[in-house]
Amino acid sequence: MIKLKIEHSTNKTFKFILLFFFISSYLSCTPDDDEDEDPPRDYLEQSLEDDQLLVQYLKSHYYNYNDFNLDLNEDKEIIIDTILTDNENLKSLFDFATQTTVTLASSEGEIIAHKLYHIVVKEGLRTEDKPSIADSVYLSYKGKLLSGNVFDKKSNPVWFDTANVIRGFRYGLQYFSPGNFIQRENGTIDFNQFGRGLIFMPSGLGYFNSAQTNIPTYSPLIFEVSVFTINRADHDNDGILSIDEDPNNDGNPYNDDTDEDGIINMYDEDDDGDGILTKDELDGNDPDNLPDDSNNDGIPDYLDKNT
Ligand SMILES: [Ca+2]
Ligand SMILES: [Ca+2]
Ligand SMILES: [Ca+2]
Ligand SMILES: [Ca+2]
Repeated sequence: MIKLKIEHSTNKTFKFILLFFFISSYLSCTPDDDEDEDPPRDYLEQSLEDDQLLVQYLKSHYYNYNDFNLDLNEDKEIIIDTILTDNENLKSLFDFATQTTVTLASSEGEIIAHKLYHIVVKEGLRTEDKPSIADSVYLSYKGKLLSGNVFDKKSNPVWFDTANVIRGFRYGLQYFSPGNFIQRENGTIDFNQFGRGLIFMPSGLGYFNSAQTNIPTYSPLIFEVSVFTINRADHDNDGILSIDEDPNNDGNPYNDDTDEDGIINMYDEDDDGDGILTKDELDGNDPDNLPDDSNNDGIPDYLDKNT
């Protein structure tokens, strides 16, 4: 049903946001939700197969890195091309790429370490303000398959909530720094010295077995991104940034549900389920910008059922 709505939507922006949102939750879909006739492939096997394809691609392609040596080339297009035998002294994408690991649990509970690659083509100015995996990012992008086919493109920047995008995008964007911006008198905003680069992801961090318009099933994806600016997100408006709603301190706010009511803390207005809203017990007793801990047990009141 959701798919039909997406395909028949005429508003492209809306369509893409919906696609991202739909896909971001596919890993937890039950088999009944699966619209494909074939059962999904094995996550681990597919992850290894995709990584081989990605490494092969990265080693056999290069980008126009010499065009980005100077600061002047703000708007220069990033061009990826094949390394041919007569230009094999070129550095490959692989030479520039940084590999990171994103660990995900499949719907069967199997833990898969997916390899994600990124290249910072231009470092943005605000290196302290890189987006977290739970922030809003103002960006432009182009999405491509390994064949080079472009499946989507936004030349004008749009806002994305990294909580609602495919994993490869969510985890890949955190390496790109936003730039400076100047608001002109007429209200337009000029951005400069913003971060630009490339993200390469296996299908397990993309759409996996769910075919999309212009994206076949099990497609590794390439995204070319420009990160203009970001907003730190507090999804439940409780006074704690979403990325900090991480009491188990593993850097991932998507696996913390203190009161075990099925709503993770970053979306839960009452994290400890004691009937008092987090915002009302966070720092109300002695406002000092530190969470209150009235029984001094090391657990702040908003996470402590007993206070
Ligand atoms: Ca919050
Ligand atoms: Ca966590
Ligand atoms: Ca909860
Ligand atoms: Ca509470």
